[in-house]
Amino acid sequence: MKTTMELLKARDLHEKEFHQAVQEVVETVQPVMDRNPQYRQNAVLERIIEPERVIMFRVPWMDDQGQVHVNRGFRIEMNSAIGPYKGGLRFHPSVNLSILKFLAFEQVFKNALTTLSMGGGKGGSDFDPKGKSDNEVMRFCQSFMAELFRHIGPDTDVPAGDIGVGAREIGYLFGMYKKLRNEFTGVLTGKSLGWGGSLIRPEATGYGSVYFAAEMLATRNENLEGKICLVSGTGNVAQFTTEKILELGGKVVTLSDSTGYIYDEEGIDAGKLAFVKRLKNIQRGRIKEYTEKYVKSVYKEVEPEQEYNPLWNHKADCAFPSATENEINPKDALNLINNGVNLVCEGANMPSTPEAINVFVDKKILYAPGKASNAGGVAVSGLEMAQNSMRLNWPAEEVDRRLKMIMKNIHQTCLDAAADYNEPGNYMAGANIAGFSKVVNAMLDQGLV
Ligand code: NDP
Ligand code: 2IT
Repeated sequence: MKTTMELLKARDLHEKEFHQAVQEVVETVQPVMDRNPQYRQNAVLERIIEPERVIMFRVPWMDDQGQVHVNRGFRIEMNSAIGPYKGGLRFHPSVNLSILKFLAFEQVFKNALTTLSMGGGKGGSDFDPKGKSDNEVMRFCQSFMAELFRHIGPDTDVPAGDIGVGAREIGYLFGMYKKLRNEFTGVLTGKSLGWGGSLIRPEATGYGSVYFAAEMLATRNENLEGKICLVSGTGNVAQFTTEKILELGGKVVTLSDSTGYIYDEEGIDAGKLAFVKRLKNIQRGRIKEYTEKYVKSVYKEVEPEQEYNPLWNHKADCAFPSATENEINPKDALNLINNGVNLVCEGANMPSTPEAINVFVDKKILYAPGKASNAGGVAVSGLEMAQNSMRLNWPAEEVDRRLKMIMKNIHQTCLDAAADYNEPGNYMAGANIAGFSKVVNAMLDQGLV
């Protein structure tokens, strides 16, 4: 009989990122399958790797010169066993079915770990917001929503941001949804504060990731005070990861974007971070400009096909990959360890390749998989939905307190599940096992649907 992976690869031949995400889960949940014979009888693995629904659509839009362009839009409604589909939208030229299916698949387990009632989904487009005017972005978002609106809703499917989709895009998407449906509901999260957003949602993924790292360090009686940290990315997750590391006494020496990275041996302090936020969020500039202002720092370009990424080859204690998938290969993993890093906390989704993860697990460093450590973003999205339903807003302290509690809880859940299956300290195994168990049990309760 063909294995689950053989069947998947035969059916979705070219979806290599999706294969990668599924393979990790299929391997780590084998002991769970063995302990629960009813799971095989009910084909839970085969069911959980098949999206409940895949929506693909044309997105035509007009640029400022009157030229028409066509992009492709997607929404993967992966699993609704424990709540409405929930997950971000990514606008990036690399977006395709494989990438969105991997992200939707990871989202199912991540959302389960938050303990909130959210199923898993993901969507987006191969549209590139870089270099586009606000009006072009608005017209694109409106065209995208002119199709997506019929598939989503506050109790059905609730999108949010991801790479290339921030407050500006969520605003344009929401405006079009509201016009088409003639209703004001919490159909998107990551909304601006003045019209339904939650305090701490912009900060949540980065803050949550650092809270998770602090929990991991505490198991070894350590904390972030004085720790040198490598952070990749300069977007939403990287910015607020840096902010929280600074608050907890750590020192961040790197940041990157898709063309290269900066290394600042003196550390990126609060003033420098404020510059980066302005540069990326308002001027939409490149991180290279950092070195023009802070002349003691250095900038290096990074080619996608380079043997290793020099960002991960600096003396440090902790690493927070917060840009994109597969940004740490096994050579990078070894470089990290040889440079003294003993904690890797993933802010991005699937930033480490399977071979890199093997290095971390073999060397027994503190390694947090994104589906656990970056769950703070979607968790506060869940809190935004709760606040929208109640038609009131919690103060920042209340949301932050809940976020901290959720991250602490996810950390413990991972450790408990890993220990239960004889993998003590293996957060990757723990996250997969705990997320999987919760979702498949709900699926079984609800019958064959
Ligand atoms: P942003 O769009 O705000 O920032 C993305 C950052 O990553 C930018 O610095 C971007 O550089 C860089 N980047 C994007 N693509 C690539 C690439 N192919 N190679 C190298 N660098 C790249 O996105 P977010 O910060 O929101 O997302 C970052 C990661 O975190 C993603 O993996 C996302 O899925 C994950 N995530 C996000 C959550 C959220 O709430 N936003 C929640 C959980 C996970 P440039 O400026 O050049 O494009
Ligand atoms: O990957 C993720 O968890 C996100 N991009 C956030 C999803 C959400 O619904 O807030």
